[in-house]
Amino acid sequence: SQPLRFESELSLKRLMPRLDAVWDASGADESLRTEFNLRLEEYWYALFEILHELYGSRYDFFYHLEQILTTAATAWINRPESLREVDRHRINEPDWFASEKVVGGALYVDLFSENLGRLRETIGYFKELGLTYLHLMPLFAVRPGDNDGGYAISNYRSVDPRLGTIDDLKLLADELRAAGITLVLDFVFNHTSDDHQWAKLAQSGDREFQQYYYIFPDREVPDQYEQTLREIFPTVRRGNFTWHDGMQQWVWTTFNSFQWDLNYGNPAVFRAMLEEMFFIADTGVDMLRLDAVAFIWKRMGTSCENLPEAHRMIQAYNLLARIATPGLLFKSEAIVHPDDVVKYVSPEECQISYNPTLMALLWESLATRQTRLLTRSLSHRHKLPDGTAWVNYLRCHDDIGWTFDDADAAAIGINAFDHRKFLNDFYTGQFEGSFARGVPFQENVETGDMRIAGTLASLAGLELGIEHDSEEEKELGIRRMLLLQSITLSIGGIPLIYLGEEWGMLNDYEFVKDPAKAGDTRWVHRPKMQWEFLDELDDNIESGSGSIRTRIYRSLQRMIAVRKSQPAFAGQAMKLISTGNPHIVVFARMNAGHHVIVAANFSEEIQTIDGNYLRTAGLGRFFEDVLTDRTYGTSDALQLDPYQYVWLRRV
Ligand code: OTU
Repeated sequence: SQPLRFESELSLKRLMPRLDAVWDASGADESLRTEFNLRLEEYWYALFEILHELYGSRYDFFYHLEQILTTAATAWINRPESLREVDRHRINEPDWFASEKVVGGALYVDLFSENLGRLRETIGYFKELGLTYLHLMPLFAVRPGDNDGGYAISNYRSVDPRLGTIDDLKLLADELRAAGITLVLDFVFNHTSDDHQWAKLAQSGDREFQQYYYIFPDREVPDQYEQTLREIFPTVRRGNFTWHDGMQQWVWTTFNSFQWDLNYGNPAVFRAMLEEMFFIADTGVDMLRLDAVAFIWKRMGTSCENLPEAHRMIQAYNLLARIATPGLLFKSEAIVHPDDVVKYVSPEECQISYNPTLMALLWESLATRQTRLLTRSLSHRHKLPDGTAWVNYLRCHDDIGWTFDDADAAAIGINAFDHRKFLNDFYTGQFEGSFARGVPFQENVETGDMRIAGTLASLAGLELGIEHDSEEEKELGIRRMLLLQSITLSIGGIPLIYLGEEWGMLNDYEFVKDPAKAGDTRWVHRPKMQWEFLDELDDNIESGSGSIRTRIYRSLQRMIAVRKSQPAFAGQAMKLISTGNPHIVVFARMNAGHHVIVAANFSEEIQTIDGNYLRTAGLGRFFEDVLTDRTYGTSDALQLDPYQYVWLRRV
């Protein structure tokens, strides 16, 4: 609006002398100031509009505005020149991550390689596998005892001493960059640990820091909020608030009781976390995974999830990144209803996002041997705005929740409530004939809700096959794993491998022996890397002497290499091809004149596709499977073996 534009210009005019003072005191190069000011001018109005909307009614708004701007200028001044170079490059190539060459992996530093120093020595391993993007699970200082796998951070500016130091992290980031691998770290900004400095000050009675969190003297307000809140970790504690004995007050804790939700209604929190964000970015991070984005804003009478203000806040952080750390990207971690997931995805908010619906529906298709719900959902949910990408994954460090849309299910005659119950039964192995060995996570006896923990291999049937010592079941398990990988590697977006998958690692039930882990079944799918697996790699697969693990590793490695050789796999464009067969999924990928058709059989029966479908889909008379180099003709029906997948290209 016109008046707001005037206010914004006037505010900037008033703020400029203060910013200039920051520049003058820094002794930084004039050219840096020019670059910064150009970006500031470009994004200032959009930023002002949001901050005004969120915090404009505060008596001290202008003070916070000034703090936020000087924080941004200081970040650019202190940014290492090597990262500024990356920034300049990415300003000119903002959608670099859409390339078919981008393939991600995620790991826990301690479980994969003990510490950051040792991790540096495994860069060669990532390159061998074909990874170009590495997400390290949270590695900052944490509270003693249970720390939710690093998600209870007590200091964003120091690394957990068991893993190394900030300098180790910077060194790793440099070497990864030199190896062509981008670094992804979490920005855990919904909550801090209960022993973070701010929380400790709050506990000591400091009013300023009590306002960093949601703290209440009695149940009155918490009870009002509770009426419309979900419970995310119901087996940890009922409700969303935790009584703090020392303070004699209630604290908002959406997740574990030791994770205190930050109060972003307070602009001091917005600014303080901005500083932490820039600090993390400057260690050499390319993308920040925004943890638990759905929960960052609360309003009485709502679910306090996915509120418009949560989006506005992320947009403000995005604008500040454009101004001060322009190479930095955001990845959304919103594991919520599919309609809500996409709302976080745009160049102005999060450029990339986990694709939890695809993840859940791939598992759904595997259980039902039917691709109807998957294709129904893909038909209207795969498309994203230009300049953004899905992150397609099968497993991560978290549980699987059945986040599909009830209406999508109803449209094909599926009752969503019953279906989720079936899927939970199936993946916990309760359902007769199930091949899965999953473990319940956060079962809520009141609502019947449950999520599933388990590794890719254990959920896909390999564990059961090994237990039964059945070659046939093992074979099917391996095929199921590779089938799922063939989709995430080809459907459009960044494939993300949760390391361990490449070896078909099984559930690790030992976690119950560690009191800090025993209460959280997600540890079942967080096994320790076993480097001795690599010794088997020289075994010959063809001769039959290769181990199961070698076969899984080599197959995935090859699939990654082939993906990276196919320009058709860049970008998001994907067209479903309907064949009338409910057990298979077929889709075309196209980009810049390149064309690949993917077909996958989700059943253990042979399925056929009439050649006409493939011919009219653009394969012409003869085509090849780029994975096996086998050639076919469209005059015949294409036969797909149990769980077979093909990536077809015209010859
Ligand atoms: C995230 O997940 C992390 O991925 C988890 O590992 C953490 O425990 C949690 O936040 C707290 O930091 O509830 O079961 O999107 O599904 O944000 C996983 C909603 C979680 C949640 C998600 C959260």
